This record gives sequence, structure tokens and C-alpha cells, in this order.
Amino acid sequence: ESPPRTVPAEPGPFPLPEGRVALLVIDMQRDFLLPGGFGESLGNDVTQLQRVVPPLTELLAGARAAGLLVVHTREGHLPDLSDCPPAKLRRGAPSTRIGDPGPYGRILVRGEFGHDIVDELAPLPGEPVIDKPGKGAFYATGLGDLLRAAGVTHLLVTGVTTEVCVHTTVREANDRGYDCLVVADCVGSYFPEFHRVGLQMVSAQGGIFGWVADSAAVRAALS
Ligand code: TIU
Repeated sequence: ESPPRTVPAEPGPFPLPEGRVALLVIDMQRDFLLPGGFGESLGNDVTQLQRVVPPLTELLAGARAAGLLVVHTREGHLPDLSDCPPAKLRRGAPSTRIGDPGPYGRILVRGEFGHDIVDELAPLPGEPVIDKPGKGAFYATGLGDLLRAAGVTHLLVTGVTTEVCVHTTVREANDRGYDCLVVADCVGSYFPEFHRVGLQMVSAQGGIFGWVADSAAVRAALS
């Protein structure tokens, strides 16, 4: 058996063992990305997140062509908000709280237009979509069981936002024994500084909880 392909990455090569790699696409939802949505209503510059869409669209195509498992996540809550901790519900200014009416439906509520994934990155039939109440994709979801059943050990992590849901998920995954490569140009933050430092935090200290590489390097290794 030939050794696995590797991606040149920080702090060192990231292996892509055959049949054990999944692409994780985190929270590429209209509420976070579209002008007039929840993210912008919080005072954020959504163009910082929209930059992620073109390279992630290409990476997604490459991952599908290479036969990788692709898993999408969405942050959000049940219509009765029973899965939203009171502390999270109280967060934010009135009128921009979870469950309130927004321009794309009730904010971060499952089934609403704004809660769903942007058209460019729409999941294909059969690709799992993990609905999560928290920032991390493992907390209170079936993601761990899904990855275990699929034999996945290595994750290519993409989506938004770098320092919030991407970081939380990578930290959760690392503690569960997964090797994670964060794809630098396929994650984004409303805050350029948080994005930059957030990526450094992952791969510093010899890769304290992961690896970092650009999508061009990942696509080259997958093709
Ligand atoms: N998906 C995700 O990161 N949720 C957030 O609320 N992120 C913010 O940066 N606000």
C-alpha cells in the first residue's frame, strides 16, 4: 500500500489517508453571510465572510470529485427555542436576538430561509447536514457517531467564523482524537485580525490543536 498523500501545511505535512478524510463545512448560512442578515444586524462586515465562498466552492467540488465524505453544519434552534440556553437567548441587543423576526425569517431558527446554507454551497442530496445548537459541531449532535461510523480520522475544516464556530469545532475534534487541517482561505471572520491570529493559534506550538494550509495546496493533494 502506498503512503498517504500529504498536504504541505503549517506546522508540517498533513496526511490524507485513503477513505479516512472528511470535509467539514461549518455554518455557511444566509444569516451569517447575506447583507441584511443576522450577522450584519450585529454590526458586522459580511464582505469578510463572502470572500470565503469562491475558494470554498472550488474546494467542495474537488472534495466531491475525490470521493471525500462532505458534512455540512448549521447553527440554529428549534422553533420553540427549547434547545437554546437562556444565557444564549439573552445575548445581543433587543430586536437582534435568536428567534426574533429578521429579514430572512426568524433569526437562527431551523426551517427559516436565513438559517439555511447559501445557494453556492448547497448540500447535495445524501450529504449529511448537522444541525447544532452550539458553536461546536460535536456538542449535542450526532457528528461524532457519524464520523466514527464512516471511519473518518482526519478533517478538512472550512466555514465561518474562524474564531467562533470553526475554532470551537476544531478544539472539540482535537480532544476527540481527530487530526484537523483548517483551510485558511476557506474560513472567515468578521474581524480580519481575529481571523489572522485565529489561524496562528491553531498551528502554533507545533500544531497545538491542528494544521493550517491554503485551499490550493489541499486541492492539489486531492487531485
Ligand atoms: N457560526 C458561527 O461562527 N457563529 C457565530 O455566531 N459567529 C460569530 O462570529 N458571531
